[in-house]
Amino acid sequence: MHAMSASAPRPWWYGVIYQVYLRSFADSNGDGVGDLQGLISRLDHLAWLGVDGVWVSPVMPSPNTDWGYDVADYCAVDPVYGTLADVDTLVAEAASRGMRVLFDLVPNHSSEQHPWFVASRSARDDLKRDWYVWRDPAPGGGAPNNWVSSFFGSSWELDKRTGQFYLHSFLESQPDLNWWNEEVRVAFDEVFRFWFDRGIAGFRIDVCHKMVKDPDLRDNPPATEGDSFIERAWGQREQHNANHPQNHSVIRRWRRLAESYGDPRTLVGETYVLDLPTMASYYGDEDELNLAFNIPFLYTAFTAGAIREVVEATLAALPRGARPVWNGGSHDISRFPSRWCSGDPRKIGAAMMLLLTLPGTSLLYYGDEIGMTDGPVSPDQALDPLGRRGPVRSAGRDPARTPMQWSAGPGAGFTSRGPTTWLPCGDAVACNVEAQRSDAGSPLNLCRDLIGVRRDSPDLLVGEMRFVDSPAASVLAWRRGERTTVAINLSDSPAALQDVGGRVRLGTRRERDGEWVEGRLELGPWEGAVLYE
Ligand code: TEU
Repeated sequence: MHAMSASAPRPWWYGVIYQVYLRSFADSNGDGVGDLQGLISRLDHLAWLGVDGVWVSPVMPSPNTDWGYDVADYCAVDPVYGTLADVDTLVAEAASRGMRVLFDLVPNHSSEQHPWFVASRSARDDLKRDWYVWRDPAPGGGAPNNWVSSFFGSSWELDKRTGQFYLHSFLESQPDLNWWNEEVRVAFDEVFRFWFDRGIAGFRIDVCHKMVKDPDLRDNPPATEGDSFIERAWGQREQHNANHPQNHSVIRRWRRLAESYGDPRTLVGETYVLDLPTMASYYGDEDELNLAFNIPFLYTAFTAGAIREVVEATLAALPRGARPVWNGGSHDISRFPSRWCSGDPRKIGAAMMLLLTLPGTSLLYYGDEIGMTDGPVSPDQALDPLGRRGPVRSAGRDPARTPMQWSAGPGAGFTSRGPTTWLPCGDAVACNVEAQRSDAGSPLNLCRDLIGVRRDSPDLLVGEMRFVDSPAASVLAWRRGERTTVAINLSDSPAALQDVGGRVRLGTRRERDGEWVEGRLELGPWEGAVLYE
């Protein structure tokens, strides 16, 4: 991690980005589904929290076989969420509160209902045939190669009418676009411009490491011991269907486009790779992504040793000047207050402190600020295709997608409709924004104060990071910049950090704020502190 001078102007995306899963954030019209007007009505909460940017999950028209990640029109808004005019209002209202809006773009695949695919599958000689990946059956009539879908089974679906298979890295209702085709690249340039011209500050780009496939469609080799746990689950290494060098050319092209705007737009990539050097390669030579998701961090165990290892490996892998990304959750994985913390408020505070004081951009998922845990979705209620189609029926990713808990009332303050929401609400009596606002010791106030401290501290924003060895193995401690130390005790027993001094700027136990420490910092179980010398 390289220091940036404290006074240098910093891009807005060095701050905190907050992911809004739109269907579940705020419902303005009582249909049980979140929408743009709902989000607009809650911008004051996000401004109060102190976030710099809001990433909104896909708003484009979608038949929702994968909840918006199957896009039927890249330049429109699904009526269930609102209108283009609502987007303009969102951008303006966010800007008036000092916040940017990022949208979610899904270029690897469209919906089978997108007019491009409808044309493409209509005939072998259709002008759009080559916009998707079509191949003849293998000798014997089977799939053209052995690639498996991330959502179970073969990546190939036979189109009986035209007698060829098309590729789908996810559901068969999500055909992969052919990124070798220049017309596809041009079409996406136009999509970017359409939204950039409306004031969208950038994109979170879905599976941006997968778009360009091996042109010869070679079989993937079997997974072996050294491969990631996902590849071992799939039974094959993603050698020919991911991370093709041409992905970098596509991203470089987008970066040039993003920077052609006076107010350069930001590219955040969902680099869903478990190998950190591969992830790091997507920053390019400051000419690809501005920010790349750190999936290995997301999967780390919540122990001092494991966290130190992944953070050090991340910093070592990144090219000079690249800004790391830290997040504890998303709409694809169990929420960190459940996954890392089993709902324990002490652990939730410790995790929040970690996420907001590591060197880089922090990404919060809606509900993180109140320590919201996974919602009560049973396997038979699941709407996520991953839950419905797996070998064993499960709730899939839905527990991480339940409505935001704004208040204790019916419908959790998410909707005026009462308890009928598209997914069931969690325990909003035990955990909600309204109650936590007036509780000085709440996760919400800790989260807001951490964001505030971070914003006002050049050390925390851009200072170099160096781990401090601690005799207590459970204490994870590090220096940031000139005068800041962060120490977190990740264990059920008290522990101490030696040779440290300064004032507690912020403690996860708020009664310690302002305490003077000399030589030895005692920490209770799962307690953390930010110290200024
Ligand atoms: O996720 C990509 C991705 O790799 C995940 O689907 C991953 O394989 C899965 O979560 C493992 O459990 C993106 C989106 O974030 C996700 O919501 C979509 O379903 C997917 O792309 C397809 O568009």
